[in-house]
Amino acid sequence: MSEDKLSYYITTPIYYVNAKPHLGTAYCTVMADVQARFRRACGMDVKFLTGMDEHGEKVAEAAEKNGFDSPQAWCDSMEPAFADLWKTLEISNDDFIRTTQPRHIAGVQKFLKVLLDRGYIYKDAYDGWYCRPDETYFTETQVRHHEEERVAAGEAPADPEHPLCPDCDRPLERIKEESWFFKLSAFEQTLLDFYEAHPDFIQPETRRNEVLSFVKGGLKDLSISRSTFDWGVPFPFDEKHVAYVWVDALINYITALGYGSDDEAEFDRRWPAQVHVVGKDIIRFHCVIWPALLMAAGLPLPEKVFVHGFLTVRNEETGKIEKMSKSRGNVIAPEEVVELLGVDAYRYYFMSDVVHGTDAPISWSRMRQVYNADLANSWGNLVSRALNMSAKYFDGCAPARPANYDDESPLKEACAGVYDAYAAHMASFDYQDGAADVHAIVAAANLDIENSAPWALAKDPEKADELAFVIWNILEVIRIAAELYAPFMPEISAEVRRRLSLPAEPEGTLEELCRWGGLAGGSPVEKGQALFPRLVD
Ligand code: ME8
Repeated sequence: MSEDKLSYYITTPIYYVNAKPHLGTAYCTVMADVQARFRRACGMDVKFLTGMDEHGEKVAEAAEKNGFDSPQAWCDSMEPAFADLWKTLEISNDDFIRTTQPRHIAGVQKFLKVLLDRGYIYKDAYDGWYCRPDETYFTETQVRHHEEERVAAGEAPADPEHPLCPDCDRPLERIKEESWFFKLSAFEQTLLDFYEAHPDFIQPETRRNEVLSFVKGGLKDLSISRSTFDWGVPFPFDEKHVAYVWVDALINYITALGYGSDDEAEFDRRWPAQVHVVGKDIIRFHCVIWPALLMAAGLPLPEKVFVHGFLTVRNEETGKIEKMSKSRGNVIAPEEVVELLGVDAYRYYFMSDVVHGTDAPISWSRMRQVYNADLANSWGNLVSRALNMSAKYFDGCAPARPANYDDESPLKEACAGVYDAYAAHMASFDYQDGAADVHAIVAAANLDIENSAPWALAKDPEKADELAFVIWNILEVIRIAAELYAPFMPEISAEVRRRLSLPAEPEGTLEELCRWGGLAGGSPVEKGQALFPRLVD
């Protein structure tokens, strides 16, 4: 931690413990990891948070169903599934919050007290619709509207006792109980004013429009407590009630910074967060309810919510494209993809080939195609050819930086401006174009090998300087590309640095490292094994 560095606080959703993480959960976590690594490389003081959402009726039920003595024991048994996968996938989170930790419970209780003191919560009777799988409440109007739409689309009317959930189409239940309510309705105009004043708050733009029309449709007060089960954070002023799981979960973003503890220094320094990365399924919670809760508590709002789409798969029986989800039972285990591609190529595929704002179909054939084209044939091939030639022509070493290294050359030109373009793309989560920026310099270096034919220069002793200039230029591109690819493929970049005898930890900011001329050369290079052995069908 350094006081003079700019703080960058980035979060993922905290995932439900009831099922192991799958490609979808990993997709979001890797996306946040790439951003965290990019920001660290830019010299920022990053805090990257992920964690587990452990409360709620469903968790208590799952514990019992799975024969655990307590919901806590069930949650503890699930923790390694997350921790191990994040380790495998090279997730560089700085903290891992669990909503059953005392630090979190203390913070939620403080938050609820603040809401009470500021007059934004009240007790009343709740009578309405509840989606148990989604743990979401719906108003009569929302439910009626959804039913009308379904029937108009030719679907059979639902059982009136159990109309279908507007989000997931599973049967709803009627719930009648005493509950604490949050005055969400009081924030309708304040939220609209906020979105207006902060046009970048919700990204991408399509998601922002979705939120605007939802809020303009009117906000109802929200039930925020349950009294029919006890697996949750007790209300400090009404112990019969536990916090509604979403209100409990959202507060993790501040409890992880010490909100509600004896020392709130980190909270004061890092809040508001720079970005919450979430999937489109939880957009209302993050873009409507969470901002309103923060406003009610008198706290500043996060700078941005970046909303990504779903990874989808085709249902073999119906032929329909569906969201990959635990409850639909159509998930692919990340380990299967890692087995095919390796970790870094796994990360590269999902981050560079999927447009992050929209839904994306997953296909094994596309994974192979991207791997072979971008990694085996392009990046891997460049590294292997260049290191091989360097070792062969320069006695196992890289040529020393030539005196005329700064002369105009096709590769120097290809690298001019690459950092600026890449940084702008990466900062806006446009990883596809960020990766394409790097791919372009790699392709230029591969082309340059063909054009300058070092093997021919090597035959002519009078062309020794020219050969050194050509090989140094190519190695310089490799050095820069390794730094730019590092947020996507940290292990491979570390390996490339090692093979070039560069320091294991890059010295300087990414911008500095991308300046032409950084490679001193003269040190041993190691050809090594193929970084990305070609995949055959
Ligand atoms: O909603 N494609 O947890 P969750 C892409 N505990 N991303 C997907 C996905 C898919 N098919 N399926 C899931 C919860 N995700 C709450 C969050 S936060 C205060 C509380 C990702 O385990 C996506 O990011 O259901 C989605 O928003 C998240 O997993 C939901 O995870």
